[in-house]
Amino acid sequence: MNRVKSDQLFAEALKYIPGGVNSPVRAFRAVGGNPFFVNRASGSKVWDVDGNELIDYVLTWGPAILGHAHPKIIAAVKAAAELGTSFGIPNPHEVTMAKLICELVPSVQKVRMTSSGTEACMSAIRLARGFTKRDKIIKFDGCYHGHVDSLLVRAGSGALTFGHPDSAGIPAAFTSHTIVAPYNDAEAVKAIFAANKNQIAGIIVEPVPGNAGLYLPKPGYLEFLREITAAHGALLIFDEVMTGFRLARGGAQERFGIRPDLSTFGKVIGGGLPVGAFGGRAEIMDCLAPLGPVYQAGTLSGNPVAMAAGLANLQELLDGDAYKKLEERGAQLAAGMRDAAKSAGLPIQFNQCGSMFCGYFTTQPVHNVADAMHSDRERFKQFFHGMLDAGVYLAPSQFESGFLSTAHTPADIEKTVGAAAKVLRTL
Ligand code: KE4
Repeated sequence: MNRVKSDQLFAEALKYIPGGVNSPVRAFRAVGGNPFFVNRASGSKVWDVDGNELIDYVLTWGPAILGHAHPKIIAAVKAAAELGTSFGIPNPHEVTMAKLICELVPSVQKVRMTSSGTEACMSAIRLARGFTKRDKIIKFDGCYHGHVDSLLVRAGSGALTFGHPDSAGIPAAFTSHTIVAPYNDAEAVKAIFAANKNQIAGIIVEPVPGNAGLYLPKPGYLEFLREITAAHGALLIFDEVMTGFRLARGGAQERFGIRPDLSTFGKVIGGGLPVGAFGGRAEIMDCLAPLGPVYQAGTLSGNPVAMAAGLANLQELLDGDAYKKLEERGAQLAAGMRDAAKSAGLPIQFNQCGSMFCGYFTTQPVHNVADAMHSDRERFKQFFHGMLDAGVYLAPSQFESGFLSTAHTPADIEKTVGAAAKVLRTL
């Protein structure tokens, strides 16, 4: 596939932007080769600067749940922008958005907007600590909650691992209150609470982890997290930046019937513009400035143009049969990819939950990041590039989730599965 212009742009980008990208995962370091550059997207497709058309299963990492450049989002952004791009003064869209989130997510009685998922998670952690007056936070290996210092921590082997920073530039003290446990392991969490009585401010968890590929909570696991946090006066924080308004109208918490104390959101609620949010029980949220002692702020939080884009995204999702379509497309893709793997005689664990999915090149089921690490990443790299050359853009890392939109047609999926069957036979 001709990517001359992309390569030229990448060479130029490398002079001025670290790694040539504004977010590391875009750099193709996990799959090799140069990233391509895109200047147009519509529906389920993106076009790179060399004119190659690709079926897009990354969808800007989740926001484009209606597909790219949805007419209603474009119209909403244009209309809002013509009235001013930012006020730094309360605007009506913020009230509409807050009200809609509270209506869709019963566990959220009050919500605060931010400009990214990282900000939302960072703020939720600070709020949990301020509300409980406790310092320690439990997170799970393989779960990603943005690049906030205290959460950039990977579990060592086993539970009860006190966090050691996973990035340079983070003093050990910043992660000393972060305890990392394996996901889907109830005993590990029980042991942490037993060893840290009355010290745990909360658990932050991706209810369906999508940052080590995709794996699902084992039956009863989320219920267990809900019970043990309530029993110990700790808060349960669902990081729904990826799953929110995607896995159901009310997110993973609706799909799995769990009521967390706090939730974080992003991606879908911005419709492609920079938006994050965190919300939950009013008694907790009212600890936030200007009402309470927990400070949190943002120049562009609740920005009118971003709110208009997010509201258009949500409204369109709610108006039609979007969630039925997303479930159908996810099931169609999973069935097709499993058949393709079978016909190629390759061991693939294809995990799927609604419109999120990930195929791992391993013989064993994948229930957490330790299982995911058994995947044959060399084979994934070859598969990724084979699919790219066939006109299908999958997430450029084994440890990322794929996404479907309502704009993906059955024909898109048939083409994808057909390409996979061919590429898998070459591996
Ligand atoms: P942002 O700060 O990137 O808006 O959100 C951070 C975040 C928080 N929580 C979850 C569950 C997330 O998935 C994310 C961000 N997701 C990644 C994709 N794995 C964003 C892509 C990127 O980092 O470029």
